[in-house]
Amino acid sequence: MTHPNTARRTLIAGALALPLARSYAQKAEFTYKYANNLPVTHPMNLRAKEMVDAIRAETKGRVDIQIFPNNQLGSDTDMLSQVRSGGVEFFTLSGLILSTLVPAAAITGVGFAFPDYDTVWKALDGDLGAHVRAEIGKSSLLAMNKIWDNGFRQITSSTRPIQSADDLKGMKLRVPPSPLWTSMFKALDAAPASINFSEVYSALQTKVVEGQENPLAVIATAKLYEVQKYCSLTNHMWDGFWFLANRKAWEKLPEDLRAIVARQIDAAAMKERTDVAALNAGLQKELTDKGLIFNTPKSDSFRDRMRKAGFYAEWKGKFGDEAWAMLERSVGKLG
Ligand code: X2X
Repeated sequence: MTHPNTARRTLIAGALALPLARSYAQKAEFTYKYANNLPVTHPMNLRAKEMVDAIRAETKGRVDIQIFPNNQLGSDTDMLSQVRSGGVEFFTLSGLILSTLVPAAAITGVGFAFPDYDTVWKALDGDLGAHVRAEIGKSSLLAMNKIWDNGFRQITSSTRPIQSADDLKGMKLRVPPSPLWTSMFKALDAAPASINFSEVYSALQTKVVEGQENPLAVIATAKLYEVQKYCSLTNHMWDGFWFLANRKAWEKLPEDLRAIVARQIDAAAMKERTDVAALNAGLQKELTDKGLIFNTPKSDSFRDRMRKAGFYAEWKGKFGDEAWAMLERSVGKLG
């Protein structure tokens, strides 16, 4: 089943995108597609809309990027295939999901690693981000300089609030398709199910799963509060979206156009980071008004359980000592 609003949202997005695209279609030398999984009202899509307008203007219509939001072109798994093959030229994806192709990219999602945004941006705009981008660069994709924000993730459910790790025991919880996500919630004794974001609303609505975890900006814009009752502010992981390009399509752009596009994409990322942080900070009240019941658990019981289950040791082994040391230089000793 699809979310009843999806078709309507898709229509609205298409109708908004068409007139602009048409007015430049005659003279655009490069008509590229940018696909993503988020609703049109999320800051990622609001800033992307501004960004493609700015790119059209600055390239005098030579580069026309059309946005396909909200899983219009399929799930993350589908869109990842499309950007690899060149079916779409641009795609934003969580590093953790990208890790099915580039294993090193999951390192930014280690549970309870980042304490706050300052630490996130220092690491991601520094060594750790450069390390992940270099690994992505060894594939058929490349990543822009600035990662876009998804945010710190919180757990929602229709059945019970999560006060401590004990409450996760046996909980049927949707996680995005990614080995690290599954491993982390198995270590916490939950029953994680890998489901693409395109299916999350209906999976919650039909109670295929009890809960899911996402930043408040996603819970709000995707209206997950309509099908969830509790929201536990666990901040258990930070997540971001790499702005990916198909390498062949990127290299087809002459250097002067590439410079404009790269600069505009990174500039939009910086604005989107500010928007998402502000939104996440203010949404608790709005979501409470919509009926979500909030609680704020301490992180100790979760960290203890993960440590005892060998989560940190296992992933240190997978990422390797060097990458792990780089992460610990940013966030402090883990595990
Ligand atoms: O799939 C999710 O939960 C989302 C929207 O947060 C991501 O893209 C990772």
